[in-house]
Amino acid sequence: MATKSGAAASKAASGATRSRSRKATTAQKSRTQKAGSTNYSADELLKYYRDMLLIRRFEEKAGQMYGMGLIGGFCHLYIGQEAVVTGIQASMQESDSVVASYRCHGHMLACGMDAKGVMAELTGRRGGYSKGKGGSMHMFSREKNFFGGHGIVGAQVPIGTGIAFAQKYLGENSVHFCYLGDGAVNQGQVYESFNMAALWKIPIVYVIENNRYGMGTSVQRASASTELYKRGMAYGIPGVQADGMDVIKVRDVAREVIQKVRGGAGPYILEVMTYRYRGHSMSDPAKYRSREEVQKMRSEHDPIDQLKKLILDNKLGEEDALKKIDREVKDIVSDAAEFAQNSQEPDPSELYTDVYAAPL
Ligand SMILES: Cc1ncc(C[n+]2csc(CCOP(=O)(O)OP(=O)(O)O)c2C)c(N)n1
Ligand SMILES: [Mg+2]
Repeated sequence: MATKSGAAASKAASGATRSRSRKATTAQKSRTQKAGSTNYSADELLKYYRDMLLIRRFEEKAGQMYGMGLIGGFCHLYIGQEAVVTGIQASMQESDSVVASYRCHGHMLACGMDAKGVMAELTGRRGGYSKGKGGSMHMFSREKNFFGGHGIVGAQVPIGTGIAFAQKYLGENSVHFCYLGDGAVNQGQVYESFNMAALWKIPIVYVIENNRYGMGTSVQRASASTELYKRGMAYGIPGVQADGMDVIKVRDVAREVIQKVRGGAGPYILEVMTYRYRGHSMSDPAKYRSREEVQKMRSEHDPIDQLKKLILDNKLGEEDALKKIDREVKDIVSDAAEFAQNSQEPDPSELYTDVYAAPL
C-alpha cells in the first residue's frame, strides 16, 4: 500500500500540468521510500513487536472470555489493526492525548493503561478503569491522557477537537489524536469540527482508521468519495494516507504529521489503511465478506508477522528474544484475566456515584 499526500492529490485534481504531477509522483515515492527505510533500531522494533502482541493476545483473551459469558454487552475487537495505534503512539510525546471510538482496547493499552484495569472493566468489576460501571466502550485515564471510548459513531470528533482546543488555550505544546472509523466520516459533526479546527489552527490529528467496513457495509457502498484523507480539503486541512498494516510506515508518516501540527500548522488528517480480522462486534458473523479476503490479509499483511520477519531477516533479534516477549505478554494477559475474574462486582451504592462531576 502506497503513501499518498492530500496536497499532491489536490494539485492533480485542479488540473496541474503533466510535469507538475510527475513531480508529485516522485515526491510521493520518496515519502514512501523514506517511510520504509531502515530508520529504526533493534530495541525499537522489539518494543513495537511487544506492544502489538500485547494488544493481539489481550483481544484474543477478551474474545474467549466473552464467549464464556464473563464479559457482557458489546465487545469490539481490534485484532488486525495493532500497527496503527502502536506506530502512532511511538511518535507521540507524553503530554499528547487520545480519544477513540468504541473499538478502543488497543488504544488504551498503547497509551500505557494497565491490562488488568482494562480487562476488569470488561468484566464489570471494581478493579476496572471505570470501577466496573462503564464496560468496553467507556474507559478513561486522565493519568495516561486517554479520553475514552465512545459508543456513538463520530461523537469523539467534536470531543477530541474540544480537548485539542483546551490544550492550545492552556498554552500546552501538546497534540491531540482523535481516532475515527471510515464509517464515521460522512457525519455532519465531523465537518463542523474540521471547520473549527482549521479556523482556530487547533493542534489535532484526525486519524481515520479505514478498515474497509462500517459494521457490514464496505466503504465503497457507504461513501461517495473513498479517498478519506482528502476529506478536509474544503477546510484547507491537509491529509496523507499510510499503510496501516506496517508499524514502521505508520510511525514515520505520523512523525512527519506531528512535527507539522506541533509546529503550529493546525489540524491534519492521517488515513491509515487497515483491516479487522474479526466481525464488527462479537455478535457479527461477518457474512458480508469472504473467508478468502480475510485469509489473504492475514497471510500477506499481518502487522505482527511482517514485523517478526523484518526482525529475523535483518538479524535485529533472535528467535529466542521474540519467544521471551511472547511469554512475557502471555503472562500479562493471563494475570489480567485472573484479576478481572477475581475482582469484586461494584457495590449497589455505586449506582449513585460518578454521575455528576460535582454531586448535586
Ligand atoms: C450515531 C450512530 N449511528 C449508528 C451507530 C451504530 N453503529 C455502531 S458501529 C457502526 C459502524 C461504524 O464503523 P466505522 O466507523 O468504520 O468503525 P469500525 O467499526 O470499522 O471500527 C455503526 C453504524 C452508532 N453507534 N452511532
Ligand atoms: Mg470501519
